[in-house]
Amino acid sequence: MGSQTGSGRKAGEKQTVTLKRVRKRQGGEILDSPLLTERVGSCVILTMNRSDALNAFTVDMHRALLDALVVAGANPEVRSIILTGAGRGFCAGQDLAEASDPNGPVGSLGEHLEKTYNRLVRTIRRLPVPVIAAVNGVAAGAGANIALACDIVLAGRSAKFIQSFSKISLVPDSGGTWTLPRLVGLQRARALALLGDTLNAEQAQVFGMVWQVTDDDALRDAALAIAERIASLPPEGLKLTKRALDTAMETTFDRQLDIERDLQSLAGQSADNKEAVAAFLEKRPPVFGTQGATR
Ligand code: LHQ
Repeated sequence: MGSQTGSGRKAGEKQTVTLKRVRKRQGGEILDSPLLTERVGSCVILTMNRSDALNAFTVDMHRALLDALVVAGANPEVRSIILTGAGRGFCAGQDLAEASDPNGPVGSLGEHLEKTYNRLVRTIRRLPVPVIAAVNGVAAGAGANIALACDIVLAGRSAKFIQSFSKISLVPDSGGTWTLPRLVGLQRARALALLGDTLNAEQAQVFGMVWQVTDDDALRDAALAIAERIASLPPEGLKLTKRALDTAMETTFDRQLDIERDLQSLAGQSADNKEAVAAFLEKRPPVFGTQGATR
């Protein structure tokens, strides 16, 4: 018997795709939602959907994305989330037209960051399931750093990563000043942040920002293949591994050994761990429970 996905489906089995294209009515005009939500098996695909502006973030898109992440993260049947962009870009960061509108919703940048980008990246890090960024085209400013906040980053060959903040006299945000040096090293992070140079997909992979580069038209399938692999693994261990790797970047070696001990103690109590070890010893495939990680 093959391994089971979180929804009880055999790995590799054809999955049904449902696309929920939410449309909202505003002043008599029907507008596309700034976010498309799609469910493929146990994976939720969230597509930022402002392709005319390279999916730059408005307050509306922030609200929609944050809500969708929270809902997906609370659903035990959801085992992974893919974040991607509609059209030729992943995300061009803050919508600069909205941010510079004196009557717009942005106001003070500090307050705006706290209410939107900081909540978003904190949510991504705290979700119990892996978030996969499928970077299709340009990821600039906050768009780049949101991708880098995800657990696994895939890039289509057209992907570009730009810390574009310095060009508009801003500071890298969305966790970029924390994440980037840890991924690429301080010296490269300094040059990227100060100069705002564009890294293509292959360069970003060499720099350690990207797990896998694919042809653009293979990106979605590559992300779904990873989602399917995640679905075939027991969820509790993945949730605890995500937590362990997050604390590893903030703590000392000694403290991290304590954290590993405590998390391993939790992991070792799970039915999935007992089943996986028994299956290994009995030389048979494991059969995991259908429930997701505890939330
Ligand atoms: C855009 C944008 C955009 C609006 C392309 N806004 N329309 C946080 C707190 C609050 C405030 C400030 O910021 C932050 C965090 C940040 O994210 S700061 C960084 C903000 N982002 C940028 O500075 C990037 C600005 N965009 C660009 O430099 C270029 O568009 C890139 C390099 C991303 C792509 O260049 P191209 O491929 O040549 O495309 P394009 O420039 O022609 O853009 C296509 C369209 O998208 C165009 O509209 P149009 O109507 O002329 O076709 C752009 O105006 C629009 N667009 N980025 N951030």
